[in-house]
Amino acid sequence: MPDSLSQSVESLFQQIGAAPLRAHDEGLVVRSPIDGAVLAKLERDARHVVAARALEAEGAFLIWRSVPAPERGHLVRLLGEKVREHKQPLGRLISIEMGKILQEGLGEVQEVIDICEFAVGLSRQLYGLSIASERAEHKLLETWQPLGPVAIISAFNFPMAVWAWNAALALVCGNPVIWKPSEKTPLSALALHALLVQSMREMGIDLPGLSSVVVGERDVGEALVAHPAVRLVSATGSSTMGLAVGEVCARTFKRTLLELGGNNAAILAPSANLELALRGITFSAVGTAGQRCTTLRRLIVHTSIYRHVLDRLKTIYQTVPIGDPLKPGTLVGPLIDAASFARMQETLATLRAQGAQVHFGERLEIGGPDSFYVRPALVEMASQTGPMLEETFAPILYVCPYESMDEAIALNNGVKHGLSSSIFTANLYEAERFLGPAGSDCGIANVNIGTSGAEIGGAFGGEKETGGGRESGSDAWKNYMRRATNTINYGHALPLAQGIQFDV
Ligand code: UN1
Repeated sequence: MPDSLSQSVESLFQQIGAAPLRAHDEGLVVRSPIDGAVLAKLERDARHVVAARALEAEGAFLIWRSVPAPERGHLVRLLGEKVREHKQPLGRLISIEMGKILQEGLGEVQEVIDICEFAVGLSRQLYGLSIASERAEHKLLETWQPLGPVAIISAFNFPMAVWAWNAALALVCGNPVIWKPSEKTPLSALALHALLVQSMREMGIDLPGLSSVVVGERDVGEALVAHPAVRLVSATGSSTMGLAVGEVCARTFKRTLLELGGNNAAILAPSANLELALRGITFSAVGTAGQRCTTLRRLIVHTSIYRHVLDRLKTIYQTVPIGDPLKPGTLVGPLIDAASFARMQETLATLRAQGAQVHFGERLEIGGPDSFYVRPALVEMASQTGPMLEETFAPILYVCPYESMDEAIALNNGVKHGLSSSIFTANLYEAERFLGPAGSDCGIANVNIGTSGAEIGGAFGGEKETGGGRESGSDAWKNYMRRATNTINYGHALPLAQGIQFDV
C-alpha cells in the first residue's frame, strides 16, 4: 500500500501505463488539496516548445484532415475503451489532484467515456445539407470540413472531462489538438493523454503533432492562444481569462469557444416536491465543494416556504459529511487551495459587513495546515446585492425570498453570467414560462433538477459573461469544422444568380 499521495500517483501512472513523472527541482509544484502534499514538480514548457507543438499540429493537420472520419472515430473509440478499462485509477487520480470526492471523480471519467462514444457515432454523422438552387441544373450544398489545430485550455475543476468534450469532437472532425491544462491539475492531463498516445500507437498513427499537452502557467496559455497555427481556442475558466483570450483571438481572427463563469440560480416554488428539491439543491450547491461552473449559487425561494426551507437547509449543511474525498461516505472534499479559501472568507466578511446573515462557512480542522476544508456557507439575503451578484468559486449559497414569478425570473436573470438555472415546481405554467422566451436567459434551464450535473448529449454552455460557447453534445461539433457552401453547375449554360445579365 502506498503510504503517501505522491506514491499513490506514481502507482496510478504505472497502472495506466503512463510514463513515470520526472522531478524537476525548479519545476511547477503540483499539490494535492487533500493534505497539501507535493505530488510532483513538473518541467514547465517554454514558449518555444509551445510554438513547436503548434507547428507540429499544423503539420499533422495536413495528414489527419484527409483520413476518413470513421477511421478518425476509431482512434477515439480506442481512447474511450482504454479510459473505461482504467476508470478506477483515473477517477482516483482526479480525486487526489483536484479534491472532488471519488464518486464525482469516477463520474467525470464516465463523462470522458460518454463523449468518446458520442464522438465515435458522430464520426459517421458529419452531415451537411442539400439546398434548392434558384438556377437550372445547379446544385447547392453545405458541407463540413476540418478546421485546423484546436487549442484546449481547461480549468482545474474538471481536469479530464473538459478536454475530452473538446478533443473527442475535434479529433473526429479532423483537427489536431493541443491541451493546456490548469497548472493546478496537469497530472490528470498527462495520465489521460497517455491513453490517447497508446491508442495512436495501437492504430499505427505516427503523427506526434496530432495531440499534445503543454504544461505551465499563464504564459504557456498566452503563447498557445497567440500562435498563428491555432484556428480555434476552446477555453474554460473565469470570465476575466475568457476576455483576455477573446481579445487576442479577435485580433488574430481565430474562433473561440468560451465556457466561463456562472452565477447559477434555482427558483423554489411552493408547489415543488420539497424533498426532491432539497436533494437537487444540496447536490448542486455543495457538490464538488461548490467548485463547478454549474454550481448552484443563488436559491430564490417563495416567501410562503422561505423560513421552512432555510431551516431544512441549515440542518443539511450542519450534517453533510465533509472530509477526505477518497473516503466512502464523504460528500464534500477540500477547496483547491489557500487562495480559494481566502477568496471565500473575504466574500463572507464582506457579506457580514453588509448586514447579511451568514451561516457556517468556517474552516474545519481536517487534513493539516496546507489543506482547506470548509463547511459550505448559507447566506440569507433580503435582496440581490453585493457579492451575490458575483461568482465566488466556493460553496456559498445565497438564499433570497420572492413573492411573484415575475420577480423570481428577474432575479434569476439579474446577474452578469448566464450559464445554468433551474426551477422546482409542480405548476406547468410556471415551468413552461421559465423555459420560454421570457423565462431564464441561461444556456441551461432545468425543471425539477438542480443546476449542475449535465449529461454530455446536450450542448453545454451559457450566455452573457459565460461566453456564449457550446461544447459537448447536440450540434456542438460544428464549432470544430469549416462550413463550406458549394454551388455545382451540372448544365452547359452559365446562368448568374439574381438574374444578372453579364454576357461577354
Ligand atoms: C464545469 O463546471 O466547468 O454540468 C463543467 C455539470 C458537468 C460539467 C460542469 N457536467 O455540472
